[in-house]
This record gives sequence, C-alpha cells and structure tokens, in this order.
Amino acid sequence: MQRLAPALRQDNVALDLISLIKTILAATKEISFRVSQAHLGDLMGSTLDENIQGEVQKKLDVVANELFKDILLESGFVKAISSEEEDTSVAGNDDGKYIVSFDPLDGSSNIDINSLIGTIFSIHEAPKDMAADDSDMFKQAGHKQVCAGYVLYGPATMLVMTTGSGTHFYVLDRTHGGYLLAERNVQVPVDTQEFAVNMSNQRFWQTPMKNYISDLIAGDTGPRNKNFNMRWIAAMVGDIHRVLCRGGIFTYPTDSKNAEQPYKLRLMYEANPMAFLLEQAGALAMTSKGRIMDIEPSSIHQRVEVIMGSKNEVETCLSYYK
Ligand code: FDP
Repeated sequence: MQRLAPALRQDNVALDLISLIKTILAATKEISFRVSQAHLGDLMGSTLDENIQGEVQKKLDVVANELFKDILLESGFVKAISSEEEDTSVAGNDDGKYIVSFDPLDGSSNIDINSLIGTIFSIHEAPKDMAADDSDMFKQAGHKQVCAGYVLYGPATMLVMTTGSGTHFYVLDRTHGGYLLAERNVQVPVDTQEFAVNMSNQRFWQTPMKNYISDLIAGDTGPRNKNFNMRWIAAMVGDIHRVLCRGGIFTYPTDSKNAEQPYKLRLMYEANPMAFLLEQAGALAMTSKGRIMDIEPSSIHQRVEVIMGSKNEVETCLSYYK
C-alpha cells in the first residue's frame, strides 16, 4: 500500500500543502490514541462549559480542540484557524499560506457510548491582503477549498481526503504510525435504497421533505416502487462515510423546532468539507435552493440545510421542492 506523501505527490499537491496536511494528521494520530484510551482515564463526560453554539462541551472535544489548535498554530503554515469549539477565529502566522476550519470531534453524543466519532477539516488559501486576526478571511465559498477531509475514529482509524483530484481512503497503520492509501478515487453509486435522517424531527420539516420521506417509507407500495432502508449513526462523519462506501442519501433538512435556528449543521467545518469529498466522488451536495459549495458564507459558525449523497436520489429529493 502506498504511503500518504507519495500519494499526494502523485496528485501534484503543493509541498507547503503536504506539510500542512502532515501537521493535521499528526494531531489526528494523537486524538485517535486518546479516544481509544478515554474510557480508562478522566476524559469522559462533560465539562461545565458551553461552546458558542450553547452545547455542553465534552472533555474529549476540548482536548481534541486544544491539540489541533496548538499543533496548527505552532507549525507556522497557517495564518488563522477556526473551530467549532472557538468563539472566533484564532490568528496564527501572518505569512501562513493557509487557513483551516475544523470540527475537532464530530458526533460528540457518541463519545460516552464508545461509538463512531471523527475530526473534520477544511483548508482554504489565506488572502494575502488581510490581517491574521481578521475572521472575514474565512468567508470563502466551499468551491475555493484546496483540501478537505475527515478522520474517522472507528474500528480502524481512517482518513478520507481530497485535494481536488478525487476522493481517496487511507488507513492508519499503527505498526509504522502513518496513513496508507487503501482506495483511490472512490465513486458513490448514483442510485441507492438507503437514507439517513433524524426521523424524530419529522413533524418540524417543510412539506416537500415530509412528502419525499413518506414516499421512501411507502417503499414498493408507493410511487417509488422500491423499498428503502434507514441508517442513522448520529455523527455526520459516520453517516457520510457510509454514503461514500456504498451510496445513500443523507439529509439534515430545514426544520421549525427553533425559529431562530432552522438548520443544524455547520457550513464551514461540516457541510463544505463533506460536499467537496462527495462531489469529488461523483455525488451531489445541495440545499433545497442550490449547491452547498456555492454559498458565500456570512459567518464562521453559519448553519445550513444539507441534502447530500447518491446523485439520482438527491435529484429526486430536490424535485419535491419544485
Ligand atoms: P454532534 O452535535 O453530536 O456533534 O455536528 C452535529 C452532529 O453531531 C452531526 O455530526 C450529526 O449528524 C448530528 O449532529 C446529529 O444530531 P441529532 O442526532 O441530534 O439530530
């Protein structure tokens, strides 16, 4: 199996970017180790703090965030970072070529139950004419990402990453401590019989999504004429990984549970990186109004409607909104 650096060189990735990716991956190796040990030590449960989104922070979230932040800022490669766990962006090296947005541990409700969690990251070029402490640097559309990926801390620790030349799977080989290429140019099947959505929110959805999901549930007795199965890991990294492996549609649709917050998932460090990975694998990543990666961000913690996965199924879902 090919090692990471030659695989990236094969895709003509710039040397500076390779160095930054290696820095990110050094942090994920330590997080992977700490996640595996968390039930032995004092890293379980919650701290008493809430993050900017009003969610109670888990201790592992905090540890992972500190690790990521420190290693990235010390590296000198980044001009600034922005994290789910930080209120605002954090300035780095004024001459850093890149900015990184990340969710240090996605799927935090899975931490206590020893289930799937992961780290999601998104890299953009840093604008030269802006100061390192100017968080407006992060207001760049997803189609300008130069790299995106996630690391899944599952039975195997897996890296899924794109630099714009296809989406590739890597596996952490603990015998030599590096990531090895497991599958190049993953392709998401265009059709599927599997959907992922939090069904408990059904009564809060808009009518088109209610109708679409009802038709999936009706199976071969309804207009779709085929049966569908449902899967919900409750960690976006896990659900998107399944879609990348065998197809499916994943949605966190608009809902009316909280009038001030119609969407759940975050654009910069959840929807955009997953959109880049999926599109590079032949899938679609949309809102009911258009392509996720074309959204011009207005704030670093912006939330967005998400409908992504197998091409034909996403298109069918969107047809209910017309
Ligand atoms: P979490 O808050 O546990 O970190 O980031 C939001 C997220 O996880 C996604 O990973 C996941 O898809 C979703 O929330 C799950 O939310 P619910 O099960 O509460 O709907």
